[in-house]
Amino acid sequence: MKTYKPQAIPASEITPQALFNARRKFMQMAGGVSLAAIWPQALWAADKLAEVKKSAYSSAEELTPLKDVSRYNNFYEFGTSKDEPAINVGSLRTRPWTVTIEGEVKKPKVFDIDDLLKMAPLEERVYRLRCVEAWSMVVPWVGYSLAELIKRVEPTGNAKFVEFVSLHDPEQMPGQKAAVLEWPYREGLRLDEAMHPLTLLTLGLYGEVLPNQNGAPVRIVTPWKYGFKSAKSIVKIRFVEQQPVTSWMKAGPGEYGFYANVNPEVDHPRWSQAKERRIGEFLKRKTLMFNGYADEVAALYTGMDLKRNF
Ligand SMILES: Nc1nc2c(c(=O)[nH]1)N[C@H]1C(S)=C(S)[C@@H](COP(=O)(O)O)O[C@H]1N2
Ligand SMILES: [Mo]
Repeated sequence: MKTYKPQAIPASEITPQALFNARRKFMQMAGGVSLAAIWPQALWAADKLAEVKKSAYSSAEELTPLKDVSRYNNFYEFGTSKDEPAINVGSLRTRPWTVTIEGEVKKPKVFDIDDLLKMAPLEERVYRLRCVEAWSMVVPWVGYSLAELIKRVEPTGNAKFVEFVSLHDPEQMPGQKAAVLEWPYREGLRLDEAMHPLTLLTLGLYGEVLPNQNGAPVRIVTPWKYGFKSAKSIVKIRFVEQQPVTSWMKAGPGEYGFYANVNPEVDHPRWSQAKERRIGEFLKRKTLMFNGYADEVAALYTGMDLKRNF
């Protein structure tokens, strides 16, 4: 992973929210959905999500502005610098889209994305996202607990881990033409981590469907772990007996572990994890154990050596 370099957002740029509003107005004036096709994809978030209720799991911290959430991204399928995903995501087609559930489940199933949007009540969850590069954001995600999906497919007794697989299509994801990671992007969780109510099957942010650069149409968010655990644009969830080998473990086994819990006491071999820079702030803050979610998740790791299981 590239070392963190602060990158200013050029003041000349229009905020995405302004562009969304402009697009809406444009569509109202033009009076037709068909015209949406000629509006550059990267610049619009389509639908407002209806009936999103606020979740008690939300942090009360100040939100990171949408322009930062949608312009400062890690999504290597669209380039390795922070600004590239927002520029390049126009080639991602998020419809039709299915998520295949397979492996150790009694009810394997292929879910259509539009059914996933309706499967359980949508909640707004304001979570801190802490990247291993030592920056963080506060994002109002929209989705529901991944457990909602897991209970519907009924894992067998052999299911010990869950693997998430992102889309693999170099035509839509030009960054996959470079071998910066092994494609498709793969991540994983232990089954009890995946079942934890904080683990969010994420379909939107800021009240709208996910911008492509944030992992449309569906991603995972696991707020007590480093950001890279949160696989974007997922097409498959596999229930398995053995611990999956993730893309980042293959890229740097000594640097990126399977657990990847946010832990200020366990440094990355090349830099400290003790502090972080909240995007938009100048002074660094102290990183909190489990990214501040220790009360909720510490019990998952009772008796485990977190230095060894990094
Ligand atoms: N498929 C895929 N998922 C991914 C990544 C990626 O490169 N590809 N980057 C990860 C990293 S390192 C981080 S910090 C978060 C960033 O999410 P955001 O851009 O929505 O803030 O996405 C994660 N999920
Ligand atoms: Mo990250």
